[in-house]
Amino acid sequence: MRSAVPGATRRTVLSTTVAAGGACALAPLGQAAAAPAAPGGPILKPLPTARFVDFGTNAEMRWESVDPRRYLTEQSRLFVRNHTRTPVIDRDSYALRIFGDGLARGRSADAAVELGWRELRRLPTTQLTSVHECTGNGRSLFASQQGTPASGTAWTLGAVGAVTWTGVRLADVLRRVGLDRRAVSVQATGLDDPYVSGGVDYGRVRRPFPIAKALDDALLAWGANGEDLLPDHGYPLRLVLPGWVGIASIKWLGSLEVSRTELTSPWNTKWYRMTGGEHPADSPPLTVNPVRSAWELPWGAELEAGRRVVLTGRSWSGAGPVTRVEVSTDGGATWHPAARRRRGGHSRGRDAAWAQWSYVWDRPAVGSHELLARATDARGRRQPLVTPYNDNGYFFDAVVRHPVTVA
Ligand SMILES: Nc1nc2c(c(=O)[nH]1)N[C@H]1C(S)=C(S)[C@@H](COP(=O)(O)O)O[C@H]1N2
Ligand SMILES: [Mo]
Repeated sequence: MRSAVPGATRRTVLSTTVAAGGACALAPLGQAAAAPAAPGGPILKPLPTARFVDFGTNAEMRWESVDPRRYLTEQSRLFVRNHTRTPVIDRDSYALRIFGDGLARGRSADAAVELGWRELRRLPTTQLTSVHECTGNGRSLFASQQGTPASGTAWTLGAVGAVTWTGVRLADVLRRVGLDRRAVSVQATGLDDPYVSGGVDYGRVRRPFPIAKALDDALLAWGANGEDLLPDHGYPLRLVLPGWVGIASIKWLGSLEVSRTELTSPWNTKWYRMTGGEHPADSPPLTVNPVRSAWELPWGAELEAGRRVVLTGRSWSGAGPVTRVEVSTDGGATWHPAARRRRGGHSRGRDAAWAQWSYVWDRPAVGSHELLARATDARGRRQPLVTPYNDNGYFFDAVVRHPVTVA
């Protein structure tokens, strides 16, 4: 069962009559309960087996179910990653709480600014398309391709999607609330159940991020691909940190703490940083996602011999557009450019999400083969042949050897 959010006793509203950039008057609205959430299920949306691999609290999109003609990933097809389960939150009693000593008029958690659904909707709306991806995407390949199993959900490559988010820029919200120049850190906390693992209660899912990201392209999103968010994807409001590890995009956003000192949580100290393998003990929290590629094919797909086989796939990077995709059908001995399809990443600036590509495999020989796709991004990062091991199986970005049979 869920309980009310502690400390949420006072409700204030942002005046939207104040010009953007200026601090505004905060008018108390009296008492209101914050965001009571009914118990939900691990995942509430349907997970047809043709589209998803069901891991219980997590669900992976099957790449072979991806429609090559569609650029965006519909919410009904998007992977889900829950630490506990999807809460059902009532939008009308929902409020986002903002507090901390990094606000111009420092506020304790008990005196948080509260922004209800209607106040949020009155703020300037913006849209942004980004690749949304779990840090552990590709994790099972540490075992299957490199022989070094890593712990965590055994995703193949389907913990990813491209979404056009609708919402309000976090920068706009923070400027209206009023930011102290000394603010350095923002911590987002979800309204889902506290996360308990190995008998330890780690509290609500939360992760801090630098003020620079907050003021750059962070979004408070209520919409995905023109629809309201589904409960599984954060209804009524989630944070989106474009290009960053999925954990940074806190769902069911309950509060934002803005601080003049670095904030921490287990989600940036214990998890979602590199541990084990050759990684130093003080590896920083993970931020920007790496470069990856996937074929829109079943694992072990059967292809017809003696024909021109048109194969499709996608490549993406957390750091910006993909500039180059190469394909190998001989285990990496020779590489051939893939053809870019429709809207790629080149000209779409920061809105560029993934690149769609195709490759014509002319009359492949009968037998077993591996298909390799290797992408390079605008920062010159190219997928390696091997990903250095880490205990939690994050950032598997090596070129994947996708098995197919030609018969
Ligand atoms: N409140 C909350 N936010 C969360 C999570 C969560 O369990 N609770 N999971 C995170 C992780 S690890 C990922 S990969 C993304 C998944 O978002 P999605 O389920 O909408 O695809 O949400 C992130 N935000
Ligand atoms: Mo994730």
